[in-house]
Amino acid sequence: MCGIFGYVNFLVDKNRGEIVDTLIEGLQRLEYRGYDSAGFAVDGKLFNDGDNGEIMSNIIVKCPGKVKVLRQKVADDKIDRSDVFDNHAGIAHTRWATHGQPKEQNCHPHRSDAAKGEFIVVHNGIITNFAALREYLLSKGHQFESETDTECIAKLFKHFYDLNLKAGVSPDFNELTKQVLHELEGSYGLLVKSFHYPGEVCGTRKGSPLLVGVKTDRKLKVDFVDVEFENNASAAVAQQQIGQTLSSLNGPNGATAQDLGFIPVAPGEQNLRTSQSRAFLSEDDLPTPVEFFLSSDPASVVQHTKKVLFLEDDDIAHIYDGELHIHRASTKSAGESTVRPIQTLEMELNEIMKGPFKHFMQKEIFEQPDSTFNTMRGRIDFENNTVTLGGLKAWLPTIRRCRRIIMIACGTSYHSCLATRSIFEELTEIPVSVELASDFLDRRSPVFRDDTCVFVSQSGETADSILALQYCLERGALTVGIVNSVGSSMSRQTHCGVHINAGPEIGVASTKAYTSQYIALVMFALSLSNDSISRAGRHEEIIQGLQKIPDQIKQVLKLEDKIKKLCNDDLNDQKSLLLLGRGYQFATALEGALKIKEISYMHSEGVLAGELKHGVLALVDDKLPIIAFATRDSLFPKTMSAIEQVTARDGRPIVVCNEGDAIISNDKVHTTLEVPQTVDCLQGLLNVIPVQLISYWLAVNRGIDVDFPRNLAKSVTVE
Ligand code: G6Q
Ligand code: GLU
Repeated sequence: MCGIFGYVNFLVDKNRGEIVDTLIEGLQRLEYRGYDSAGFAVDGKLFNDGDNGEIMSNIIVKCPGKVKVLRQKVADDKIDRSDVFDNHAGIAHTRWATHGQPKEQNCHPHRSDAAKGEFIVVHNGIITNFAALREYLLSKGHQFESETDTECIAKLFKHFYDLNLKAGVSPDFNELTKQVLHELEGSYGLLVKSFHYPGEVCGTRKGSPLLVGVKTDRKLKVDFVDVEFENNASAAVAQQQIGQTLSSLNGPNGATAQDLGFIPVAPGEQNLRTSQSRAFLSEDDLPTPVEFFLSSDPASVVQHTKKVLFLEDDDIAHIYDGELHIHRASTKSAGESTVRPIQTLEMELNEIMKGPFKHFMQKEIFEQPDSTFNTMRGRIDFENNTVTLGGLKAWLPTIRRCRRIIMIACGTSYHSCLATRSIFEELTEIPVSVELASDFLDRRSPVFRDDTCVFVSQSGETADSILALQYCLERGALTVGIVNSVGSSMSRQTHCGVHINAGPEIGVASTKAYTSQYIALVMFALSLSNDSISRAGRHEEIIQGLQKIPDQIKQVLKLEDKIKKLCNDDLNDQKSLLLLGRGYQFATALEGALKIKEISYMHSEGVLAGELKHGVLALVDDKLPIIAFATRDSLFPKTMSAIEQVTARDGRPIVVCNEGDAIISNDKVHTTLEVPQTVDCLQGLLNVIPVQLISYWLAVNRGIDVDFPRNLAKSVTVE
């Protein structure tokens, strides 16, 4: 997981220094995803290798720590910036370790061999069968330099390349990549370069995002790239050859029948590059200058180009001679798309920068008046009290007939499901269950064809949620995605869905995505029930309530100074904190507790106020800080009784209540944080803001790197 960045220039002169700068800058734009190490590989100098003739050496620079440490290392190592390349492929990586500590030897890129570095790879994800592959490769004489799962990929490239040569075949880069992928189990976003294929790169993905940005002055002929499927005739030749080739290879240094699934590349697939990509065909048949940016995230590409192509699982993007070719690692199945569109990204670079704020998290908290508005923009008609969700419209009749709705998510996204479950049930009268993706999978929970499974995810790449999605798809359920990242795996794999349009969320702690998910889910519930006359009044009340939310959030944000002081004076030295809520506010309590622990590292717990007397009350004394949510809804009297239970034990809670609510007596409570009143089912949108701010200021006071809390990553692409 974390970040991959690649840069290929063709007929655009760049010196090594410029190439390194582009790679490092690309990595910097990926930093927000959270990572522990960084590194890159570029070409070095030509040298005479005897066997291979003139070949290119590699320069690999990598180190644990931040990208700025890598930049310093480039300066310290005095990397020669001057050589100019008119065609070059560079690859770079930010790592979040899964196999082996974050130390230099484990940082990416990894190479196939220490002697010449014939193949160099960067990888996001996990190779689950790496132990068997490693053992096999060790038995074939390969020597490993790291503890990573990734290194076996680099070794496999060389191993298969050599086997092909022994079989008398000089494989095309993409054919070789297919052979390697055939052996890999697990998830990957992968870039590979090699001096055997100068100026070329192969990029591929399975369960990890990867896209290609294209920058050229020329207008592309068509805005898609054809997928080049396996040539059946040559595949048949390859099959025919296997027997002969393997038997002829048996011997001490040759391949044996135990050489994994190795099948030499068929002669037709050798370096005979006749096909041309339609998108890159030039009018005059002359090659045109072009640059390609490969990345796990559009955020690192937008500054260069807005033209991007999102790869699908099993796609192999092969870039050479200024063209992008898409091949498939698997055979074509019926109905599979034969093209990949080149899309234009709407995202502006300033959308992903901090602006006047000290941290992305603070910026994102303060963006909520806009982000919540954007979620509703063009979808709610406040005059006629109607909601139209384009991505769901055609599916609503089917969803209305479903037996039950299962909401599935992780972390904050799970809390937005909890927060809206009750309004879903009230409006739709369909039973709704809310599931943590990991637990749902652990239980192998029964799912049926007449279930609707709603997946909520900011990134759209969370491995647990994606696996749960695949599980539900396999069982024939209808799947709906509520996703922020356009083009993410989840938004592409679900049948239908809603993009929450909150804009890129960079801080690891999710804030604006929560409020936008919340609103998207409420809009979903409203659309499902918009044919019900008996609920028209409730609809109107909610829609009118939604219209006011952005302004009301602005009001709540004015509490920042009071909250800052509260954190400074009273909460900073505390070790633990309880948050109490019930009904709609239970989700707010859980979400507040998650924010506080992940950002400020203070232990905090969200407790259902009704459960207080069943155990948690034992913790209450005059010292334990407590935040209680006591805004006006039907459960208000019950929440008040929980507050009484606390004050009777000398507890002095901080109470989030509605503006000017006199019932909350000031001498018994520590302080009040007053928020405007809205419709009961929307109140959580306002109540969560003070706790987002509390977590932020607690973390800042403690000197914590708010946007990169320890041990956490923005996009959790491992199970
Ligand atoms: C919270 C975190 C985290 C996040 C989950 C799910 O502050 O960001 O809890 O919500 O990791 O992520 P997705 O919403 O991207 O699936
Ligand atoms: N599994 C690989 C490693 O531990 C890649 C981790 C990542 O996604 O950054 O090195």
